Amino acid sequence: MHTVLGPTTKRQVAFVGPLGVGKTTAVRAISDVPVVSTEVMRSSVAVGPRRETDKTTTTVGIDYGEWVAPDGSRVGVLGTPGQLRFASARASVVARRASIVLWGYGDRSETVDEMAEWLLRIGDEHVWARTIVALTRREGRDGEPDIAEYRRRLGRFRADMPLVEADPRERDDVVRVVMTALDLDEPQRPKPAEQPEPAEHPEHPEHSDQSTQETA
Ligand SMILES: Nc1nc2c(ncn2[C@@H]2O[C@H](COP(=O)(O)OP(=O)(O)OP(=O)(O)O)[C@@H](O)[C@H]2O)c(=O)[nH]1
Ligand SMILES: [Mg+2]
Repeated sequence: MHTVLGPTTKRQVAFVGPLGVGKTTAVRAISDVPVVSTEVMRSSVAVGPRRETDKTTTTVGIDYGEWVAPDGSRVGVLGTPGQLRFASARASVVARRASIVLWGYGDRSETVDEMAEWLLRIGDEHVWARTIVALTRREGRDGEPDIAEYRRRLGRFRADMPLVEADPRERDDVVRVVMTALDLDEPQRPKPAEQPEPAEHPEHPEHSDQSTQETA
């Protein structure tokens, strides 16, 4: 029998992105516990044209799963609705300190614009600092869009925003995505050496150790 002491999940990763891209699929692929889902039949909520998938359900609240990381810690994995009208469910997740995975359709060039729209929708640079972009459906694409095109566009939001290719149906892929997203959560993440320091921040406080002290 397992006894759980203290908070069960200290860290959380939230999946956001367009309708049908694979957020619920990814939560189910990685979760080590039965996923609590908020899916309904699509016919019971008008969702407009289907996008390249014949799935019949859509998320209207939050999907909740848990993943046990290699160090034994439990990570909460949250799937949000892709439909824009359920913005409040998404906002409640983004407002937490969760790391965010923005999933996108990797097989069409509109996604480059769509990812930019989603980044604006979910917040500002504080949110983008804990966001990575994951592209699905790279296996069947027709040669474009080039990954470099995404990189160029995302670079306007944050120079080193991680961009990965992943199939939400594959647990190993989702684990890699979640670990990449959790890496962003480190309070003292070192800056890549090649990133020039922006000129408008000429000085750092002497005590550059900015470790969080909230548990003092
Ligand atoms: N071939 C292929 N299918 C994929 C890939 N990623 C996702 N899918 C399929 O796309 C569908 C995604 O469905 P969901 O996981 O319910 O999508 P969602 O993002 O939760 O959608 P909403 O809750 O409606 O916003 C599933 O049928 C997946 O099997 C991929 O990389 N390749
Ligand atoms: Mg869903």
